[in-house]
Amino acid sequence: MNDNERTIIRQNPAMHWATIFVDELARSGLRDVCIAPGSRSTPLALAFYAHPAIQLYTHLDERSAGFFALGLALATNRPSALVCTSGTAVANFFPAVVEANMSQVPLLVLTADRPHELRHSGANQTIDQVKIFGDHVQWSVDVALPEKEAPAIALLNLRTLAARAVGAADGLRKGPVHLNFPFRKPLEPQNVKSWKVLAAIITKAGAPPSTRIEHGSIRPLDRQVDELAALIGRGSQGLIICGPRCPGGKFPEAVAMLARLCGYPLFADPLSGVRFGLHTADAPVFGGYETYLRAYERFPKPEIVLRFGAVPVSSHLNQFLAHNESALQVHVRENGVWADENHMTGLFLQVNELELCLSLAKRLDQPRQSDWMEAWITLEAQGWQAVDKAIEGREFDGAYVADLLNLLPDRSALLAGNSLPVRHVNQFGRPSTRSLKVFANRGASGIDGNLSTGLGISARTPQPITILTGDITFYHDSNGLLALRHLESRDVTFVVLNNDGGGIFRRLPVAKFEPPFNEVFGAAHGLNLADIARTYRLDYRRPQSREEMRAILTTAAPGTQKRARLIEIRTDGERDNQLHNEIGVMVDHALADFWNQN
Ligand SMILES: Cc1ncc(C[n+]2csc(CCOP(=O)(O)OP(=O)(O)O)c2C)c(N)n1
Repeated sequence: MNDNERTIIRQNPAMHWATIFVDELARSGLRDVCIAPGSRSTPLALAFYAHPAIQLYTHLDERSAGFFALGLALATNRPSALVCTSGTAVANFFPAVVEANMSQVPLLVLTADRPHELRHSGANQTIDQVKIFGDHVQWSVDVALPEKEAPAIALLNLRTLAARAVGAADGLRKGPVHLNFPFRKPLEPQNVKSWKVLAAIITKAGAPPSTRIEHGSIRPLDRQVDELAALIGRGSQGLIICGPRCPGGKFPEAVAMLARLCGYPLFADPLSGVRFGLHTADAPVFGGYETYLRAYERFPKPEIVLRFGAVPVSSHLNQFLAHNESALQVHVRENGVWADENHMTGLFLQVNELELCLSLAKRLDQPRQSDWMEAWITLEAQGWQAVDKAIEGREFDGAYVADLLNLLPDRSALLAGNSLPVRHVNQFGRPSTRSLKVFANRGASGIDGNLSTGLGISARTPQPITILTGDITFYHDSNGLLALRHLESRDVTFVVLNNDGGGIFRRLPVAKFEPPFNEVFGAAHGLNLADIARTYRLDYRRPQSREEMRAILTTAAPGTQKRARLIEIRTDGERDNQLHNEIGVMVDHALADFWNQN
């Protein structure tokens, strides 16, 4: 480094700080950052902008930005970063941080702050940001203030801090990490030339990380595999349950094979990554249980339940699990996060899910046939037949979702909004060999940020994406639609089930309290979604029937759309709910023969 360079570093301490930190983030593998404009975050914004390895997405609304970043991380399974200025901007990241923590999604939250002398002083746009996210982040650091004559160790600390932040977000238990950066003015570089010099001396595109942080996987012990193999080998009646956010990679294939070898039905949540894909072709992967487990008291009890992933979306499956005191419930989860609201887990194994499946499969070399399995195969087949019959010719929200799911192209993605959409996807999403990636924010089940999460996924997924939500959920994050400007080459379809308010509340006992049900829970808003579509230049469609929606979905081939489209389906929430209940009863009747014979 020459004298001129040394002078530039001294004259630009904040910029120097931010550039080193961002360079090390990039060396540690960070590729995506979402930035919301603000003054105090200038050093970070400029450092990210100048880094050739980083893709930058500008957002105006921090709440939507947070969820967009969450979507990026969901799609890549790698951390993405968020940057904002000081003040309430930081607090607007909160919902996405909570969801990332609950769903174990890696996220780096980088907030700019005032220097210490301005904190608790009444200074403008200054709030207490230190550990603002409390226990909702895995790690939180109030970073040191940039110095003109920083000792070498302070600069080394910046680099290890970046590496450790990525490592902590992307560890065995993934999640959000918060780094709060105090910056003193001047925030911007002295001039463009000195900015360029700084970037050139610090940024080494493609350079290896100064500190590599890696982790291995937790191999199951022989004793643990022996114990499970002995239980299964005894001819026990068992179930395998894959909840949301199971591991990807080879896991779906391995767990499907394990189900076949054990002779256990595999109940695959739509968010598990196991319900859809080629591995379902020759394995007992089931998805109809939300319908037939309505009558869960009648079902034969399993002796062993092998669980993976988070708590399933299906309320009937959860009730079924809660009423199985005699079964040994084994939960396998390498990240160690508890996910059993019934507190029925008898054995929690913190080991790698794939390795456990493969080790178990080695001990069980022949697929097992049993009456137990045969009965479930019949039930699953008859359950779907009964559903088909029950929804035939009926116009209601669930039937539209069933059609949508049947028509999703192979290799496409779906973001299921919270409230009824994700429940419909659970009930009507029939296992299929199509490779469908289904996402939802089920960590905290907020109806906020759902559009932005889908758009963030789309930014890092070449496949077409469908974002299916209720009307309130759509309205709630309509600010997020602006992010479509980052996604010009992407194929995005919004499908909104518009029952003019919160349809899900009709399923609750409080629905009988009218008034005030409609005013306080249903909350009809009367918004015209066509106006929102116009604001964001969406291609707007409003089919009047299922047939018309199917025609819309089949005429535009995936990848041929120029603009994102919005398909609004107007439904009557009260009628939808009534039909939902009737279908349950119809399916029960249709399965009566099964119960009489078994
Ligand atoms: C951020 C947030 N606020 C409130 C809720 C409570 N909530 C759950 S469902 C729902 C209504 C959603 O309405 P809509 O998106 O139209 O879907 P529908 O219920 O009709 O399926 C509300 C307000 C929530 N989950 N998250």
